[in-house]
Amino acid sequence: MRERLPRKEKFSEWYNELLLRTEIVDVRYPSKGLCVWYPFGFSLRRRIYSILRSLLDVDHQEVLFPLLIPENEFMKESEHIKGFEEEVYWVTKGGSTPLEMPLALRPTSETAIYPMLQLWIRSHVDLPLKIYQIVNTFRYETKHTRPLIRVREITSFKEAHTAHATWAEAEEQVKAALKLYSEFFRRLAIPHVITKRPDWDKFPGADYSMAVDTLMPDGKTLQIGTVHHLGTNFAETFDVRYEDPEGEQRYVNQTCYGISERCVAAVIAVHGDDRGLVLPPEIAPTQIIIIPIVSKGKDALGACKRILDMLKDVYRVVLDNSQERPGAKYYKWEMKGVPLRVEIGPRDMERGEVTLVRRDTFERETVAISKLNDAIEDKLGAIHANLYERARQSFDSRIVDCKTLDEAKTAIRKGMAKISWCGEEECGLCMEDRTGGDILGELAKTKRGECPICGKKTDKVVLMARAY
Ligand code: PR8
Repeated sequence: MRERLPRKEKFSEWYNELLLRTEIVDVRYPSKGLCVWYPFGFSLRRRIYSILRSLLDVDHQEVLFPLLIPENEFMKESEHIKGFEEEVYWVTKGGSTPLEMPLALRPTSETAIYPMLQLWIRSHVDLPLKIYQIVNTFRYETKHTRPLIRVREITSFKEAHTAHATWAEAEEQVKAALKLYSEFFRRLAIPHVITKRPDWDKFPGADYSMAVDTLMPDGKTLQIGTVHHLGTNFAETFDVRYEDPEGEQRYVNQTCYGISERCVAAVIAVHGDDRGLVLPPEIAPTQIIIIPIVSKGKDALGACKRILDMLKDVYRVVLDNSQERPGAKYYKWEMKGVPLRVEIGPRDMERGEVTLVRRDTFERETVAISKLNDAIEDKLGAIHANLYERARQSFDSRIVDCKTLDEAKTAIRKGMAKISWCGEEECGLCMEDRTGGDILGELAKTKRGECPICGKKTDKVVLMARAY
C-alpha cells in the first residue's frame, strides 16, 4: 500500500481510499448511506466543530430538540412537506403496536422547533432569538450516496434557527450568518463563493436561500452551507407571534442556516495531495510528529523525549519511537496530514539542532533547539497561510467569465462558469439543459450583459457548475 494516490485524475477513488486508509470514516457499515466515524476522523471532526461552536456561541444559545417529529406537526407546512416528502424515514410502530401518530425522523428540525417557539416567544423583548443544535438528521437520499458528502444519516448537522421582529432584521441575520460561515471556512482555509439560489432550488418553505459553495479537485462544486430567509411562512403555519411595543400581535420573521459533515469532506478534498491528507494546523489531530533518526547504531531517543516534553504543553505532538524505518514513518504521518515533522539524529544533537519538514511544501530547515518554539509557531502560521493561498489560486483559476453557452459548457468541465442570465426560470432551465450543468445561483456583484437564451439585456450574473 505504498503507492501514491492520484488525487486530481481519479478524485473519487482517491477520496474513498483516503477515508479508509487514514481512518476518517468506515463505509462498511451494513446499511447504505450510513458511516462510522473512526477515532482519528472523530478527532478531526471535533476540532472543526469546536471552531463552529465557538463562532456561534458569541450570540447564539445551544439547544437540543427530539429526533422524532409527530406526523401532524411535520405535515403542517405544505411547501416544506413537498420538499422533503420523499426523503423522510417514518417510525410507525412501537414494538409490534402501530403508533397512533407516526413519527418522522427529523430530516431537519423546523417542524420540531417552531411549535415550541410558539410557547417560548411572547413579546418583542424575547426577540431576536438565536438558537442552534448539532445533531444527527436523516434523509432518505436516492441519488448516489457518498461518505460525508451525501449521506442518509447526517451525523453532524449544525442547524441554527433565529426569530426576529421584522423581515429586514431577519435579512440582517442572513448577512451575519453568511459572515460567520465565511469566517468558519477561512479558519479551515477553504475558498468559497456565496450565491443566491434560483427560486426552483430554494429551501422548501423559504422566501429565498443563500448558499456557500467550494470546488472539488474534479471540478464539481460542493454546497458546504446554506442560509435561508423564511419570512413569516413558518410563523404563520405554527402561529409564532409576538406582541410589539404598541400591543399588536405580529408574526415573527425567521431564518435558519445549516452546515454538515461536508465541511470535513471539503477540508480533505481541497487540501489533500497524492500522499494523503494535508491538514491546517488548527484542526490537525496531531500537529507535530517527532521522528528519531538512527545513525551508526546510535539514536537520539533521549533528545527526542526532551523535545517532546518541551512542546507537549503547547502543541498536539507525538513521538514515533516504533521499530519501523524512518521512511515508513514519514509515509504514515504524511498520509495522516501532520503539518510539521521534527527529525532528530545523533549528529543534530551534537550541534544542538533539529530538522523541520513541512507537510504542505516538503521544505526542510535546520533549526537551533534554542529557537525551536518560535520556529514552530512561525511555520504553523505559514502552513495555514500557504494552504489558503494555494487553494484560493486554484479556486480562482477555475472560475471563468463566459459569454456563450458553449464557453460555459467547456468551463464547467473544470470549474464554474460566470454568465449573464435574465432571471426567467424558463431561460435558466434551458441554460442548465444546454450545458449539462446547474445554475448554482446569482452573484451579488452585477455586470451588464445579455441572457444567452432570450438575448434580453440584464445585470444579473450567475455561476454555473456541475454540482455534487
Ligand atoms: C436546512 N434547516 O436543512 P439544507 N449529506 C450531507 N450533507 C448534507 C446532506 C446530506 N444528505 N443534505 C444536506 N446537507 C435548513 C438549514 C436547518 C438548517 C448539507 O438546509 O437542506 C448541505 O451542505 O440546505 C446543506 O447546505 C446543509 O446540509 C443544510 O441543509
